[in-house]
Amino acid sequence: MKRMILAVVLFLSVTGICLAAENLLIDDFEVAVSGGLEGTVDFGAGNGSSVNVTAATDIKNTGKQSLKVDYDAVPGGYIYVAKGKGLDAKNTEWLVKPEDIKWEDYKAFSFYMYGTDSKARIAFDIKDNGDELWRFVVEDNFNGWKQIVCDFDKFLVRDDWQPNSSDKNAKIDFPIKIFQLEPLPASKGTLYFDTVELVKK
Ligand SMILES: [Ca+2]
Ligand SMILES: [Ca+2]
Repeated sequence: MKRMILAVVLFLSVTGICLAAENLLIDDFEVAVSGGLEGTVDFGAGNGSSVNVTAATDIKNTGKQSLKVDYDAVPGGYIYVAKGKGLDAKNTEWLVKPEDIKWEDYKAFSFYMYGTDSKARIAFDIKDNGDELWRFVVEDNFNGWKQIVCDFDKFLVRDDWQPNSSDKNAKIDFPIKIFQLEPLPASKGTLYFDTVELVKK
């Protein structure tokens, strides 16, 4: 009898784990944040905009910390806060390698953003396997943590800028290698990000 109960408990916990693992966590921002070529986050700004990225332990969604982004986005300026493979900074890889992900099983990116109802617009960009940049824009029109879901088919190809290496074929080529957060001008403030996942179909 004991053995049977044990088997049932084991079965239920395994099922529970499987259900909980529907989404794939690709970044939880749990490592110490550093910039530069040896950095764990690839971030910077130009043309008058500025950004500082640190880890926050007081405001977080999952784990022990989140990514805190203090920024000033001015007209004509740009900001980037990127994680993934093939960036200038060396230690920015996700928790899972892009090439090891079964992309056909997923339909969206999702992340948590801590808003302050600032009305700022934030771009969540992805770079595909052909170095093409795609954009999903979210507005900070809420307070506290909110899950933002970006369906793959809701991304628009960036028409303002593409890297020289971009295949510019207007098609999302998998594996996607990079995600990049970018507060858009004109806005200024502090945002927190956490729990970046792929959403199962
Ligand atoms: Ca976290
Ligand atoms: Ca492409």
